[in-house]
Order: sequence, then C-alpha cells, then structure tokens
Amino acid sequence: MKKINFKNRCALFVVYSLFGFGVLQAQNTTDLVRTKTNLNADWQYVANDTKKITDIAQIANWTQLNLPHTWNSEDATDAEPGYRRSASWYKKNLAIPTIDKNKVYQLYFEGANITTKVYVNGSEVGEHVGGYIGFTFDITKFIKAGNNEILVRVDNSYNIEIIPSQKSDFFIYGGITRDVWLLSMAKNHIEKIKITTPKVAAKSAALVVKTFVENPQGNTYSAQLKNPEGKVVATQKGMLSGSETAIKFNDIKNPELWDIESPNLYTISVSMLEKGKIIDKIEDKVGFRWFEFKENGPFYLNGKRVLIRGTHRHEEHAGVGAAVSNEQHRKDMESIKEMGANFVRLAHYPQDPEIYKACDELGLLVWDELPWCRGGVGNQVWKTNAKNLLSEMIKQNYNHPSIIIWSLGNEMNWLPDFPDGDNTEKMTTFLKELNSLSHQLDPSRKTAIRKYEEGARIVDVFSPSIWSGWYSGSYKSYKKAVDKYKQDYKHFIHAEYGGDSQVGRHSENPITGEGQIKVEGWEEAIVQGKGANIAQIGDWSESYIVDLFNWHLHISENDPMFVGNIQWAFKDFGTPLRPEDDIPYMNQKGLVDRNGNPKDAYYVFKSYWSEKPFAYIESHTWTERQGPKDLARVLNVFSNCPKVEFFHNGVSLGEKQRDLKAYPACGLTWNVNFSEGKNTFVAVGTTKDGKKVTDTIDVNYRFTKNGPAVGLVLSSKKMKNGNYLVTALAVDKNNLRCLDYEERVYFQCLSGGQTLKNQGTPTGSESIKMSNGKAAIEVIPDTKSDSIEMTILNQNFKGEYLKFKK
Ligand code: GCB
Repeated sequence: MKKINFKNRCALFVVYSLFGFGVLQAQNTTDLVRTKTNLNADWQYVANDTKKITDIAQIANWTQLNLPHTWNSEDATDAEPGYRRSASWYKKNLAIPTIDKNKVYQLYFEGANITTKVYVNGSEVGEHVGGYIGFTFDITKFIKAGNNEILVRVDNSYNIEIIPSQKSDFFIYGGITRDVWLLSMAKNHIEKIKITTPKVAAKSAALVVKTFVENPQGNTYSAQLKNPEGKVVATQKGMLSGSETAIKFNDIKNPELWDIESPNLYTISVSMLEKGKIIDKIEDKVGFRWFEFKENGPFYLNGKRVLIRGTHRHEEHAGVGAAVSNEQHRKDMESIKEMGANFVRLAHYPQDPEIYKACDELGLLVWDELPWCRGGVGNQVWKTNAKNLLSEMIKQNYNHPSIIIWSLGNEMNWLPDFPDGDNTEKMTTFLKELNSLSHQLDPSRKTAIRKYEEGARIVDVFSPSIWSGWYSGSYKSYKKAVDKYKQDYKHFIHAEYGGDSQVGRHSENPITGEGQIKVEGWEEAIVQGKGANIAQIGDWSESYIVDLFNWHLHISENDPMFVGNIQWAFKDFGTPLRPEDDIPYMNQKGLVDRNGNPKDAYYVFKSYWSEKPFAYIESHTWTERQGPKDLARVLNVFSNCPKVEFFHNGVSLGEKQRDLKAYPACGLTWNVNFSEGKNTFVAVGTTKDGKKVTDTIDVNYRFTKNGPAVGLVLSSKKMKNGNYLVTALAVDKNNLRCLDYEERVYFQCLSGGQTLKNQGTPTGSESIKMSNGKAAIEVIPDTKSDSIEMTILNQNFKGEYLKFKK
C-alpha cells in the first residue's frame, strides 16, 4: 500500500481509510479495538476568508454552533441577489485525556463544501478539494494529551476548476455540511474491506471480502458472516497476506436476497489478530443481489423484471440548506419509499452516508452521481479534481448493495466554463477516461450519464432529455419519445420529467395533454399557448402537474418493455438560477414542498406505486371553486384500492373499479354537479381483503364569477406550534375571493414578531405569488408585545394592515 504524506492533499488517503466504516452510524461507537466519536458539538465559527492561521489567532468574534452547518442556510434564499461564496473558519477544542501510543487517531469529515484545510495545534494536517464526499486526515503526530485546537478553513468561493459548475441548477452551500468524527484504531489496522459478490443465484452465492492491511506482519484474520436474522452462517480464518487478502466464501446456500421488497442485509465482520488476540475489527453490511439491463429493456433484479420507479433527491431542506440532520436525511428516504419508489438518483452529487445506509435498509436502488453537472471540460487541474472525486465516490460507496449505477455526469457540455469546453472531441475523450476509470474501479456496476447525446454510446446506460409537456411539447407525446429512445439506445432509462407547481394553485381548465386550454365560455384563459414550452407559458398549477404526472405514469406503468423513469425531483429545492420563481430561488418541481409536505402530485405517484391502501380526493388545497351552474366538473380520486365509491353531500355517485389502463386516475373519476355553497365529498376505497379507507374534503362552490381584484384582505390564526399563520386573500368589489389572481405579494411584520422567511416554502417566504388569490406566511411572535402588526402590498395594492392580539 502506498505511503501517505499527510501534508499533501489527501484525496488518495481518504478513499483507503474510509472503507469499512459504512456500518457505523451517526452515534459514538466503541468496541475493544476501535472508537468512533462524534465531534458535531461545540464548534466556533467565523465568516472570514483569510488564509493565514496567524490572522485567525487574533479573532475574537467567534459564534458558537453545532455541526452540520452552512453559512448559506438563509442567505441563499433571501431577497438579496447572490449568496456568500467565500471562506469561513471553524474551531474546536478537542479534549483527548490520554493518548495511546499503540493507536492512530484520525479526523473523518463526511463532507465539507468545497475546499477544506485542516489544522491541528497550529500545524496543517491536510487539504481536501471537492465537496459532497468524505475525507480523513491522520492527526496522530499532531495531537497531545489534553486540549487540542482544531481549525478548519472551508471555502466555497467561485472556482471553475472544481465541479460542479456554477451554472448548475442548485446552490453550492459552503460549510462543514456533514458530521465530523474522531476515529482511533490500532497502529497496525485494517485499512478497509471491499465487498464483492462475484456469483449470486437463488440457490447459492459467493462473497469475496478484500481486506487491506498496510503491514500484516504475520497477523491472522477471522471473518464471520451473519445472516439478516443475526445467525452466523459462515466463518473463515487464515493468514493476512501482503497488503491485500481476499477472504472468500464460495458457497452461501440459499442466500436471502437483497431486493426492493425485502432488503435483506447480512453482516460481515473481519477481525485482525496478533498472537491470537484481536487487535482490529471491521464490520459492514452485505447484500446479495444481481441485476441486468436487457438490451432495449426492461430491467431485471434477481432474475425478475422490475419497473424502475424513481425520483431524485437533492441534499437540502427548508431553513438549513445542505446542513441536513441525519434524522431529516432518513425521513426524506422514508418518505420516498412510502410513496412506493424503488429507485433514487442522487442528483447531482454523492450524498451523506446516512442516505446510502437508508437506501440499503429500505430497498431503494441508487444512481450515484459525480457532480460533473454542466460547465463542459476544464483545464488539467479541473480534470485531476474531477477524476479524484470520481474515484473517491466509487471507493467510499463501493460496499453499498443499493448502488447499481455510477453516473459520470449530467448535461455536462452545456454552458461551458472554459473556452471551447463544450468541444465534442474534448468532451468525449474525457468522458471515456472517466468511464474506464469507473469500470476499472468497479467492474460490477454500470456507468451512466444524462442528456449529453454524444456520450450516449460511451457509457453503459443512457438517459436522453425528455421533458414532455414542460420544456417542450405536450405530455401526451411522452409515449412517442419513450418508444423512439427504446429503439435508439441499447440501455435506455429516462431520468427527469415533471414541472413546477405552486402549492394551492388549481385550475378548472389546465392546459390539456394536447397542449391546449379548454375554453368554456366565460372563464378567462390564463394563457393561450400552443403547448410549445409550458415551463414559460403555463400557470404552474397543481392541476396541470397532476395531469402531466398521471399521463407519464399511465404510459410507464403499462409498458412491459420499459426500464422505467425517474421523476424530477422529490422535494422543492433552492437554486441561484431562479430568482423570479413563484417562491423566489426555488425550483418548485417537487412532489413535496421544501419542508417535505406532500403536494397533490405525491398522491398520484403513491396511487400507482405504493401498496399501503389509501384514497386521496384531488384536492385538499382546492377548497374554493367557481363555475357556471349545471356545468359538471370531473373529480379525480387517486387510490391504490381496487374499488372506490364516491359520495357527494351524502349521496353515492357510484362505485368504480380501478383500471390501470384508464386515464386519468385509473378510471376513478366522477362527474359532479356542485351545489352552491358547501359540498362534502367522501371517497371510500375497498382494499383487496375488504377493508375500507376513506378520504373527505369540503369545497365551497359558487356560481358567480369573481370580478377584478380590488384589494387584499388579511387574517390570522394561531398555529399548533405557537406561531401565527397570516393569510392574505385577493378580493373583488363584492368581497369575492379572486380565484384567478396570481400576482406576487410581499409580507412584512411591522411589530410584535418576525416572519418566518427565506425558507423557500409556501408559508415561509415574504415574497410569493398568490395561489388562486391566496397567500400566507408564518409569524413567530416575540415575547414582549401583546399584539402583532402585519402588512402586505404589491404594485397593485398600496398596503393592507392587520393588527391582532396574541
Ligand atoms: C435539468 C437538470 C436539473 C434541473 C432540471 C430543471 O435538466 O438536470 O439540474 O434542475 O432540469 O428543473 O430544469
């Protein structure tokens, strides 16, 4: 094994030293031979870009905080253009009561964006270039018993030599955005274990555990494999040879396979012994599974056809940016699984270790992605950085059975950062290098890219760009696109489809699958598009997005030869490229808002994909509607029950059988003649075994169309969390809510509290476009005053004020 010079950049060291920690969780662990101590608590922070550690010694104005942390958690999404792209320093006192001379001590960062330099007791111990991936520094020779000062300089300055490109549609949050750990282990220890399953079949599987020890000195090993129930099913003992020992289990009988329904995980542990005494031990999980992308489709997992039902995940959440807690990481993945997805593309970069662990445990197949997102090919330094990141990603995440694809990039040639960076020859040459590197590091998985057509035949699996009904055409052209690409590409998968939607915005007549707006007579046509680019001309209603997704699923779920598709994106996320969106700086293509609350579209997916019985009437956020008297409206129920009965004001409108082949809502649609005033709807689903699930909504309906908006009206309501929800309605001269009013409004809290702003959520932004004449914001009361004063205005309305008692 290569000797590491820790003074130098640590990319190489990182990948070797991180293996084998996959099984350790975000909590302190200790056994006789290794310890892993979480260092997230009690850091000091200062936003100062000096490079000199001597300057830092003079600084007095440190702020106390815990990790994970980003300095862009709010400034990315605030009203001011831009976000802080600079360096900051973090400081921590690391108390080590006694130092064991027979041990090594390492600092393990799960990830920091985007260049990180670490100092211990005034000496530089290493630098890591690139975000989104872990790195480790050996600090043994820098520490002493007692207090040790750790200083970390993290820098997310604009730097075109490090992927991803600035032109990517997401923020590059600066900071130590993931957990930090102190590791200690014997001087002579196992560097990593690398798990491969060269043969897996229903009757028997083989497992090879490559064990890397720098200096085996005649040590022996003892390896133990436990089945998912914790029973030891195989053991191996032997001599550790050279730096790499292949520990083989050749015939594991009737392996309990890892798959999307039963993600069975075995546990492998490898102990290293000196004269019969254990001096080191590593544990990790093993999943036995095999997969295949058949030529021109479909996809097989463990010999069975599986339709890939995927979504995308960005590492992001309201209020915290990329500094997401482990609980939240886990919640995201659970929510994706609950929707019924079986696949997740980690867009557009490797993610927190908690994510891979969750995918292994929940049974979600993973497309892991190198952050080569947009920006073309760069100079030599850029190339070295990109290659380092690819090998770090593969080496660190290698043991996770959920991963099946290493993606080398996304729309990489677009918007080059370097002159001639999109040159096809340069692009394909570099892509080929990455592709071989990936295969060399891991021959067992597939490589992939999205959109860069010229590279389609270089990688194993390719996704072209198809945005039917959003960036082009109408959603009903989706099948044509799928059928064409199934022929064009040997291994075709479709990543990214969808569109933006603003929570609570609904349309009686959304643009149709043919790209047209239906004209009923008296309603205003919001847009008269020909369906060329709905992203620009559309109304961003939930109604349209429900139809669009419904159609996509109608196609994919009924195509036995299709590999499958991956919806864009699971959660709304922040981006510097969209300052003028309905919620500023938000890409609103999420199935859930930036807080994780489902939009209507979430239930469309759930109705096709999930097993757990439910019924959802479209829509719980569409409770005010209008239309001409006696004009029937179609109401959809999204449900996975084989039968659903629908009631209007206590009267049954009939029971319907769910039919996968029918569109929309698998035939669970009813024509309804609304009554004026309150209408109560109940959907009762009957499950396969006769159980009932129900859903209820109340809708206020009127036969009078609102006139033009003449003002805004504010009201307030106390929330369960103690905050107040201040709601604004646009009204006409008869005080009717203007359901067609979608202008931007601006909230402000004048006294008595603070608005919950910069969250990128429907109730957490001071600037927001109205949904059917409504917008709201949460207000956090202060403790001093007994009332709160709010205002709202926009260019049409010069200010509405509300003062209310707490
Ligand atoms: C894409 C990109 C993704 C964007 C998305 C969008 O094609 O790959 O990064 O965020 O479209 O929302 O436009």
